[in-house]
Amino acid sequence: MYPPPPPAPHRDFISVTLSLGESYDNSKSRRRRSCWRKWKQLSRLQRNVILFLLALLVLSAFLSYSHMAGQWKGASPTEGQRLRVEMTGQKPANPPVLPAPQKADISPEDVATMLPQKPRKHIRRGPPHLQIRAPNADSKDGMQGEAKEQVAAPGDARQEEPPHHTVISWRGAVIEPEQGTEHPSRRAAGPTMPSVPAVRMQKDPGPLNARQKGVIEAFLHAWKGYRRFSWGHDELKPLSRSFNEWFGLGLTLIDALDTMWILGLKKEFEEARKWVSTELNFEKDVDVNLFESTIRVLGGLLSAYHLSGDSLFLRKAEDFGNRLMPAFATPSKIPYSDVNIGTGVAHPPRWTSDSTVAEVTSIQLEFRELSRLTGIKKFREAVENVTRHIHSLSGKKDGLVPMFINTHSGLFTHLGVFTLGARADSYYEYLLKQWIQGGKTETQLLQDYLAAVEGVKAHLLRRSEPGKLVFVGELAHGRFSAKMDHLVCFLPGTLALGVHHGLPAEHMELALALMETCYQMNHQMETGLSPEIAHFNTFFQADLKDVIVKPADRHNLLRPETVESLFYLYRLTGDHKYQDWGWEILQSFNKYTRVRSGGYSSISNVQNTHKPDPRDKMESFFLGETLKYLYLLFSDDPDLLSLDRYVFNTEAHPLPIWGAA
Ligand code: DMJ
Repeated sequence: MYPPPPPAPHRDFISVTLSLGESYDNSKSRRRRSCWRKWKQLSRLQRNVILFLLALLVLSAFLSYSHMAGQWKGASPTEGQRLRVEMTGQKPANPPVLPAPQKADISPEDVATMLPQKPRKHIRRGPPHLQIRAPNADSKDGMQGEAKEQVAAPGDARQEEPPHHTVISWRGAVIEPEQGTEHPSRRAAGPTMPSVPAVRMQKDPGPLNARQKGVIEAFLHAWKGYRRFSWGHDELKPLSRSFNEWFGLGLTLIDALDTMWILGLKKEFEEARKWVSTELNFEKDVDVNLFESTIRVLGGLLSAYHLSGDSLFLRKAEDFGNRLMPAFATPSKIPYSDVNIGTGVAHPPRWTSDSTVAEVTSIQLEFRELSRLTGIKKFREAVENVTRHIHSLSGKKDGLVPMFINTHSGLFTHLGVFTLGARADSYYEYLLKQWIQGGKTETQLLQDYLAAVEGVKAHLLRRSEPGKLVFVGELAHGRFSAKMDHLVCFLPGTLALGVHHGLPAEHMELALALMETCYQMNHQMETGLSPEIAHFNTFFQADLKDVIVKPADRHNLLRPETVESLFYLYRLTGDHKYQDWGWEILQSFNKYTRVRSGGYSSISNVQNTHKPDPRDKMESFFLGETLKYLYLLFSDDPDLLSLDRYVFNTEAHPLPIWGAA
């Protein structure tokens, strides 16, 4: 007997044996049976390995096929490419081979550049058109993030940027559909503030009347002097035929941009626009006054942007706004008066750490609008901090504010002195105008304005003798002074504007009375031009006039306030006497301040017709404000910069009322 066979040795490997030695049997069933038998004879592990290898084979075959197919596709031209090659004989410079790489993150700026850009239009012949540039709509928190359109690098300034207009009508305000009004970059980042939604074509303003032509003639004469002797500089010195530099920013040119647009001076506007495009450079080591540069430069650029639709002006405004921001970096967040736009160093005046109340409260319209247009929150936040802070401060008297505020403590200083003139004036103006700008929703502004009007009525109003003119005096530590700056003559216009927007009708009575007074401040002077400061006679004396002028106050700086108010009063009452008064004043300017070789000059003595004593200086506001308001005063078209759709900043630069219909 043979011993039983030893147990099969344990195999630690797998053998897959495919027998090929069997004879060929062509029968299908036999083949199937045989394969199936073989398969069944395999262990489960062997079967799994085979299945795994087969799966691997199928997968790698599939992958190599798709790679090859991709290469074939990339290498062969598309239908369009093929057609173009056939038609032009040109091959694409760099035919795509691999799919373009995908960016992991897309920033808002990237999205902006990806959005379809508006085609750049050439400026049409004939007068261009006005439009309101509507802003972005609001996002959840009311503002966009700080994604912003790239501001042109200062070094790039030399090459002129082509105008980017979307224009509708020349002298009249035309509001454009929303979609044309945003910067692509802002649109890309999402909607922000409420827009100016209404779209209304300005009806044809018709032929100009003789008085409007008179203003255009005056403007062109002033411009002639500026262009000849001070082109690109801040102010013309018409007598010495030279210029005065204040900030070195072409102040007169920027202040006058929107006036040229409104007056229909296309050639002049285009030439000035070219200077802004190629020469205006904010990268310079220069101190600017925050208030003056905001109302003139920032306001001027924003207004030029709104009227022309040319994004060049908005880019410049954004650049400039950014450079002003260091002024707000104070312990109290009440801004310093001055800031160096090149170095970013801000500081108060040399002799004090106080700022002027009117200055820190009259930059809000401009920064709020800049914020709305760019979607950049910090502009609005900075100025609204100031408004809120001042609202909550003690030291006021029935809505009237002192003239100074300390940038460290944030408290009013020099308490007990109240005026509607220099250093406080536009605080009151901007309470009302911000309320209008924001669509009459910010009730705190309205309350402060209404309180202030009551304060004026309670403490500052008196009547003169013998003419019983109502005037606004000043209060110093309880003592009334019958002194009224010409600057206060903004008030009749502001009061009337408030009534137009629904405020108490009695404000209009005060407006009418004060308008008469301001006119008399001009009319009673020998030259027909107001002194810088008037004193009113309050005691009856037969030989005295109502208006008394002290020798130090006899100058006239070509200021706008009287004609500014005349514009509002005519626009809102329709009484032609206001136009006549304005015409009288324009003739006086022509008679006593006009310089033969070009330009107008401030004068030292409004009471001497033989020797008005020109001071050799044409302030930028003469073109920015005085002549603009005169032109608007002589227009009979209420839609020419409608007061329902625009609010003028304190330098007469119209800005849109948000959400105005
Ligand atoms: C302008 O700069 C502004 O109107 C400002 O509010 C006051 N001073 C001049 C005009 O007088």
